[in-house]
Amino acid sequence: MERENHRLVRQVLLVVLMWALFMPVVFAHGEIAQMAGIRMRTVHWFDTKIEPTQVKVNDIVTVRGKFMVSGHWPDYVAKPEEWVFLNIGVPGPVFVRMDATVNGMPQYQSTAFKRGEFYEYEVKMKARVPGEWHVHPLINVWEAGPISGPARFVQITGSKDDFVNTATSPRLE
Ligand SMILES: [Cu+2]
Repeated sequence: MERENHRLVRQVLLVVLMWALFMPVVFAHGEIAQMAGIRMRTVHWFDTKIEPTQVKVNDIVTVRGKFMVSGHWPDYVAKPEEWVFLNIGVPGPVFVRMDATVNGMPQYQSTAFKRGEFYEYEVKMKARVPGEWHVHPLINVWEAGPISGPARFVQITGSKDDFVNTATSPRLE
């Protein structure tokens, strides 16, 4: 029990330290609100690049980076080999998702990520609604919820009325 307490104190100190170190990057919400076990033992995000951070309506913002799926995934969290979906965490439909790849393969649908493996991803989005939005890569895990990565604020200027979506989808007949 006492050992567990020490572990908890250490984890809390680590979180406080990380908070202080990454303050300018993750100054917001979401990632910090997650349980320590989810944040530290599920998906390890790195080399995250969200750019450009100043765009106009209709410009493309690319979110790319790498993640490792932890080999120490907690038993109480649904497994990433079931149903997962690489997504982008933004406050509402302020972007339109144009393209997404994982390890160079198209990723439009749910997939499976294996524990202990590294993945490289890229998501392209078209700016839709003016404002300053906190943009995270995230992975939705079926029955576990979203696991978010580091974020950047992206500022979209211009008018929402100028937004055009030229994407078409095949008709299902
Ligand atoms: Cu955020």
